[in-house]
Amino acid sequence: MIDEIEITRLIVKNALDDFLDNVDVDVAIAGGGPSGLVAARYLADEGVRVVLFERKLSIGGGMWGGGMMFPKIVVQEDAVHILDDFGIKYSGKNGMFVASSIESVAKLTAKAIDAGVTIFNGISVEDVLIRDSGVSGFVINWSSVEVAGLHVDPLAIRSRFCVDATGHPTEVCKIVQMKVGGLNTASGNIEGEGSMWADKSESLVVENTKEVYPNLYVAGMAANAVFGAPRMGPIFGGMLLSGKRVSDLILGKLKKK
Ligand code: 48F
Repeated sequence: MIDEIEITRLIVKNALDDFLDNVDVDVAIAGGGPSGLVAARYLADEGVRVVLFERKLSIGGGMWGGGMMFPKIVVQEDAVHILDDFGIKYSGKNGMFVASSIESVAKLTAKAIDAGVTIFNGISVEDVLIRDSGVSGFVINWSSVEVAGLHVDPLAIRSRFCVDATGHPTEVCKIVQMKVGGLNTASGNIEGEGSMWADKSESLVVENTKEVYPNLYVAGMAANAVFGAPRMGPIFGGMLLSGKRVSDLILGKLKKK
């Protein structure tokens, strides 16, 4: 006998248990695009407690669409070891490789979950928790509340480090700029992304992956948008390497503490 009430109990209890297990973590990531997923997996591999919040129902951000909805991504030689690490197939020559955007999202997501990352979809980061020491968590709400424009107060989760991996809109940094100020950029504000220049952008995105305010890091396209570098289009090596770099930087900090 299938009892609908038992289904309700199982869903609500298990979802709430997961939620309560993740209100006080080591690292909280805003955005489940390629950079956020890669960062989450490599941190979790080292036993770090990681939670990732994604606004949409689907994880993967701008990766699904490949280039102009042709479902392929290009990855340069430097980042191919990350495709290998996630078991993503590719083909190519002369240092430029092509993979399926769909396989890429599926495997990035699966490996992050297998490593122990908890992913909450349909939840948006709408503010940060701020202390004298810096950013100390995220303020979150259902994306459906945001979309409906309902006046519903959010809840907060605490984390030792936060990552803005929200892509082009740099949503977490925008909030910090507006409400707190003093980002670690040339002007102290978000510099804004430039027009497409893939070669320059791909190396800058790794360089720009860093702490932008105490305990808040930027990764992926958000890093280039915050520090004023160009966009790159559907070449994804930089996104993968940026995710790896932010995990290395945070692991270094966690080991020092
Ligand atoms: O945009 P996105 O894929 O970020 P990324 O990891 O990768 C960028 C590439 O996809 C592409 C590119 C590479 O050539 O330029 O654009 O830097 O993923 C960002 C994710 O963050 C979610 C959003 O729905 C998307 O899935 N997101 C954005 N704002 C919020 C958020 C928020 N406030 N809270 C939670 N999730």
